[in-house]
Amino acid sequence: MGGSESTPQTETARPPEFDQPWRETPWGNKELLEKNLRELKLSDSNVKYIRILLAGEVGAGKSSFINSVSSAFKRRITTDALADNAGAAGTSFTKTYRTYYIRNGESVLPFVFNDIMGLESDYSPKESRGAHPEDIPKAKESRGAHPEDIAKALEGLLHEGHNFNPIASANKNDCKSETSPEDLTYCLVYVIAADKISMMTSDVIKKMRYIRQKASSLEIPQVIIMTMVDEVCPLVRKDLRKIYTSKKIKEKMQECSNSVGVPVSHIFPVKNYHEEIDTQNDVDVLILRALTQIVQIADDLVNRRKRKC
Ligand SMILES: Nc1nc2c(ncn2[C@@H]2O[C@H](COP(=O)(O)OP(=O)(O)OP(=O)(O)O)[C@@H](O)[C@H]2O)c(=O)[nH]1
Ligand SMILES: [Mg+2]
Repeated sequence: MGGSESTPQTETARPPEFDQPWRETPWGNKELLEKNLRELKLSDSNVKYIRILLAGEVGAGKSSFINSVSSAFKRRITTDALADNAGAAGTSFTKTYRTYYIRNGESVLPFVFNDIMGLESDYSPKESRGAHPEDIPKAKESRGAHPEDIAKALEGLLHEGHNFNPIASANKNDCKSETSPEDLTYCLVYVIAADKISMMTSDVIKKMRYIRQKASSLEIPQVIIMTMVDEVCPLVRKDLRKIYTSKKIKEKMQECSNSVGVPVSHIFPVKNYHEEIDTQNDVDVLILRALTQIVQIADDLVNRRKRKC
């Protein structure tokens, strides 16, 4: 045996980068991205703002994404949506249904975010990690946001400040009897941590697929924000501009797409602010670019609903 065929492929043989980025990113155009979002006009003037609902596993970076958007607009780090090193505790830090507005001077921008309790496996990680689903002992208790509550949030039925109860979904008396166009969700965003996607339990994937079916039946568009890109790719940790040349990032995006069923064209990798004390151009550009896509996709639904009326 000899020659190069028997040699394990090295980093040199398989470079971790594509020659060219496979998606264009306006790194030098942050001001324009921001201006377009600040001046955004929705397709239906009767809709004051579009509601963007964030769902995903505990500790995936949902609250941090809202904070990162807010920081990009305020040009300083803000922590309105409290974030926590939730992974360590294993249970969701966010426990109530809350709306976050982004201020534009005296007014607010025409999009709002809802932060909800994280999805969790009904089995302890120890019980489910690496095990075949049929070998996992029967659930002892429900954990994380109840998928039915997320379905209700999609329809705009949850009251502000609703406390999530993993065991029981909000009953009829706890829900709104009438909804306004602003209560409805116009885009469902799954927040998925790039470094955890391979470890997502079948139980959480099942919950996500249930929510996805509900959103599809309501014609609500869905996208994925893939966080923690700095945790999976050293190239990207060093230089965020390598995000679309990194093979690792593309591989993780494909993995997200396969697990949840959202096409890669609707997946946006970002790095959230998590340890910085000042905002940075490249972090802002990725966040604002992802937000632009979300808002455009959501506005298409505003337009479709308007034409139906
Ligand atoms: N390195 C890195 N850390 C991140 C990123 N996004 C979030 N974090 C950190 O991950 C931890 C969890 O983030 P949160 O925003 O609280 O996550 P969450 O999805 O809101 O979690 P729950 O509310 O508990 O469901 C925090 O310590 C964040 O600082 C990221 O893009 N990169
Ligand atoms: Mg949170």
